[in-house]
Amino acid sequence: MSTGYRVAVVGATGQVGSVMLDLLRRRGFPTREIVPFASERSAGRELEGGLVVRPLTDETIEGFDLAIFSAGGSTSGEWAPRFVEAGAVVVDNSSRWRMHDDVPLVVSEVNPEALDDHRGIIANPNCSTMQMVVALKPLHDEAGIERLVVSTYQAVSGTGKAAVDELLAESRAVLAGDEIPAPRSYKHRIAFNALPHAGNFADGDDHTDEERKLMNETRKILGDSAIRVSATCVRVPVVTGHSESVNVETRSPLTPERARELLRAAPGVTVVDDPAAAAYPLAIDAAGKDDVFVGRIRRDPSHVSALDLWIVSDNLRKGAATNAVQLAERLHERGLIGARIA
Ligand code: NAP
Ligand code: 3JN
Repeated sequence: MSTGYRVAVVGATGQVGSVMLDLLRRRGFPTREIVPFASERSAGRELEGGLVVRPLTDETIEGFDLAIFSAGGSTSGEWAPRFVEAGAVVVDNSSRWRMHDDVPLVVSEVNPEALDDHRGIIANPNCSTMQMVVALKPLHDEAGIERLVVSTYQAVSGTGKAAVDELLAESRAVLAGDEIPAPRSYKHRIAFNALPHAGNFADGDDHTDEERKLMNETRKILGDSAIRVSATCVRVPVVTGHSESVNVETRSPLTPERARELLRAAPGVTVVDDPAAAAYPLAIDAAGKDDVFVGRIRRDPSHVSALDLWIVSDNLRKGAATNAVQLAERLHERGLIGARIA
């Protein structure tokens, strides 16, 4: 009999799902079968490697050890508990379960111990939060984070494939002097523009849901509800790679030199910080890589105990698929697949 887990990838035809399929194979996660799921529209479609997409039904979800979801919040809301009921452990990429008290919200390098308390569903954080906390964890452990002021510069792939196509179509039209197609993914044209509106405004809230995710998820992952967070999430005409300017106020003093040393030793972090040589993290360099890149590490001259950082990562990889697969690896190492708390 072949060994390894039977793994469902829900949302396998999407941007994140296709990276997950690739990473599961390339990272050698022990599987005996990988089954791709997507909407009814894609059922029967053959993917690379000959895998055939299945629809979600009570019958097709039987017999899995692990299910990794990236098919949006409503699909996760409906089907993640059903997979758990059918015996699988679920790693969910959507926001649907992230803030539930019973659901660990986990970043592989930051709080893997939270996996031990899982009750079937484990949540993968939002991409903007993910890359930020990987870089902040060693600084928080050393000096305690008091307050963060964050501005994001988010790639359009975070909105989905249609937004990528829209950026390219608008850019072509602008350069050719043609009529620019009406915006669909955003309220305004994204080509040659910057929109202070990443995510959506809920009724009565002057922050977007993306900004709220950054605030709430950061506190949950770092396990410190006292951390104050101010966030402005901006969409920019970049295809892949979210960039963030982060002002970090610490509870005890932390020099840029010590921060650089801590970050160089931190798992999943690459420091690129030689401004005199124009070396700092760039979205185009981070695209296709798994690490979080940190640079422009410097003292905030306006504050006695604050640093400024520039943090960049591939939003579809560490921001989504890579962390999900790393969580599967951590679950496997800890013997937590098929052994959840009743
Ligand atoms: P995408 O390219 O649009 O892919 C969506 C996937 O979900 C497709 O496989 C689609 O299947 C499937 N799907 C849609 N409706 C479904 C349904 N009713 N039942 C089953 N499958 C369904 O989107 P994406 O960019 O990969 O993002 C997918 C989700 O991942 C997002 O909605 C979000 O929740 C999450 N995400 C998280 C992060 C993060 O910050 N961690 C980043 C990006 C995305 P079809 O091809 O058949 O339509
Ligand atoms: O906008 C971005 O750059 C990241 C978007 C993430 C996203 C997009 C649609 C739905 C999410 C998420 O993971 O928070 C969701 C969601 O599941 O709510």
